[in-house]
This record gives sequence, C-alpha cells and structure tokens, in this order.
Amino acid sequence: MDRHIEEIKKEKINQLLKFETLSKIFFVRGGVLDIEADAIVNAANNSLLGGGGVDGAIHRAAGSKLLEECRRLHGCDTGDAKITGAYNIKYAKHIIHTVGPIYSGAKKDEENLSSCYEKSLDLALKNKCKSIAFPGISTGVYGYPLNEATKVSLKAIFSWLKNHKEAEINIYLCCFKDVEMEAYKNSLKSLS
Ligand code: AR6
Repeated sequence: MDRHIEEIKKEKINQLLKFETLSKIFFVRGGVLDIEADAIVNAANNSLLGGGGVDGAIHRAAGSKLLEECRRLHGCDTGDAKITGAYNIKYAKHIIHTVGPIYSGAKKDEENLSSCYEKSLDLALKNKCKSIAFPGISTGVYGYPLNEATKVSLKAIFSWLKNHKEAEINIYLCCFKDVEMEAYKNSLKSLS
C-alpha cells in the first residue's frame, strides 16, 4: 500500500485556529493499521464486540484478548469513546473505540460525529498519547457522506485544539480510499 503522508501546513492551521498550536495534522493515504501511532481509533458499534470494516480489521490484528477486554466495557453510546490495550498491534499502545452515528441526515448526526473525534482526543490526551490515527468514522458502512463527514471531523478537531492549547499531539487522518483524501482536501479548502 502506498503510505503517502501529507502534513497540513502549520501556517494554515494557525491561521484557522488564530493561535500557534503545538499539534500537527496529517492526511495519510492508508489505513489506521498502516500508521505507527500511540493510539489508533476504531470505528466501532454500540456493542464494542467487533464487526466488519476497520473494526473487523483491528480485532483481527489485535487478537482475541481485545475482544475479552471489550466484553468488560459493556458497550459504548453513539458519540462516546472507550479505550483498551492494543495487544498484538505492537506499535500502538492503545485502541480508542468510538461509535459514530448511522447517517440519517438529522442534525444529531453531526453532533455525534463531532463528539466521536472530541472524545477520542480527550482519551488520547488523558493517556499521554503523542500521536493518534483516525479512520473516517461513519463514512463506510454507516453511510455518512464523505464531503460532509470530512468537514465535520476537521471542524471538530480544530475546535478541540482551540480548547486544548496545551496539547501536543500528531493527528493522522487515515484515508483508506483515494476519495477520502480528496474529500479532506476539499473540506479543508472550504473551511479556510
Ligand atoms: N482497514 C482500514 N480502514 C478501513 C478498513 C480496513 N480494513 N475497512 C474500512 N476502512 P467502516 P463505519 C475505513 O465501515 O462507517 C463495522 O461493522 C473506511 O474506508 O469500517 O463507522 C462496525 O462494527 C472508512 O474510512 O466504519 C460498525 O457496525 C472507515 O474505515 C460499522 O462498521 C470507517 O468505515 C461502523 O461503520
């Protein structure tokens, strides 16, 4: 897989945030399992007991101990996030499981999707992670249109950075498909 990584220019982020953040944001052409990050984010479902897409890939890579730990968490609400160990995924310290909305077009979808990014970053900060890799939460099976989802996720990340000026974390936005990378770039342009 082509693991192309592009950093969003610092000036661009600072201009959007109106202050100098210590954090960096990258677009990655690849999946969350192709990136070395302290925390990788899983686009899970309310049961936290595994599924298809990136969830299935993460559980396969981490091994059965992950499922054992997930069983003890008793699920997760939509828009919330919970943290576990990363088990056989050696280069990661944690997996942050978040549950995106199943897209319906309601205003609540945007709130829940933003919350997934914010709660995941809260957990990463609390657990002293210096890097975090996100998949496009809800943009696969859960049907969130990419153009909207990338805008919501970028806005949520910028807003979180504004509220956490002390945070120093590398944020990798993983694009499993080329169209995701394009959507992020267009969304970034539209925010400027
Ligand atoms: N490796 C890395 N990234 C992937 C992979 C993979 N193998 N497969 C998909 N992606 P999705 P959702 C990317 O559908 O929409 C599961 O069954 C994909 O390109 O995995 O939040 C859960 O259990 C997209 O960017 O998650 C839930 O039931 C991102 O992962 C449901 O799907 C999310 O796509 C959650 O749906």
